[in-house]
Amino acid sequence: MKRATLCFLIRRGTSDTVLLGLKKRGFGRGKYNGFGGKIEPGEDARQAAAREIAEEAGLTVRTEDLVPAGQVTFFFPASPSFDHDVTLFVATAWRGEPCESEEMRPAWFPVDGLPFHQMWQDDAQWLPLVLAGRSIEAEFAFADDNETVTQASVRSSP
Ligand code: 6U4
Repeated sequence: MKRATLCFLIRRGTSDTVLLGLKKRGFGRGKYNGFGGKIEPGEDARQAAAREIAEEAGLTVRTEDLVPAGQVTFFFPASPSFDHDVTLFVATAWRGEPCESEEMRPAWFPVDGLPFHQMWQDDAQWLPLVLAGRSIEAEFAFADDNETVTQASVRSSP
């Protein structure tokens, strides 16, 4: 099981917005998602998340500004090598302006106007909870197309 991170940068305002990145290559290509990736040997989840945010969006986030938002496990029975155990974070403080990388094209979205038609199918079931400040424990399994959710379990706490 791969261990990975996913982080959502939230800009508070009269209406909150969240920074997502359009994945340009690799796993999840063509989908908007938070910033993150594999936890490398010797890193903890916070360090991995801060590194991925720098690499993928060109932003500097202090590890202490990454607020834990729970854990999601994704099972792909048709391709078990895709299975991911993902540690979630949100952050409202960072330095710099988002810039496009080889991997991601960043864009801001209203938290009540997320591009679900261009995201992983599971996101609609848990991302609004995380963006509302809740912490979640969730599991999803996918059909043979590695896209369609066949089983879902989401528990959330304040
Ligand atoms: P690196 O080189 O580490 O950036 P990358 O190609 O980005 O590799 P990986 O496996 O490290 O891929 O990270 C995949 C990212 O996709 C992680 O942030 C977790 C996330 N992810 C995987 N399945 C997901 C799903 N069903 N829904 C979702 N995010 C998912 O919202």
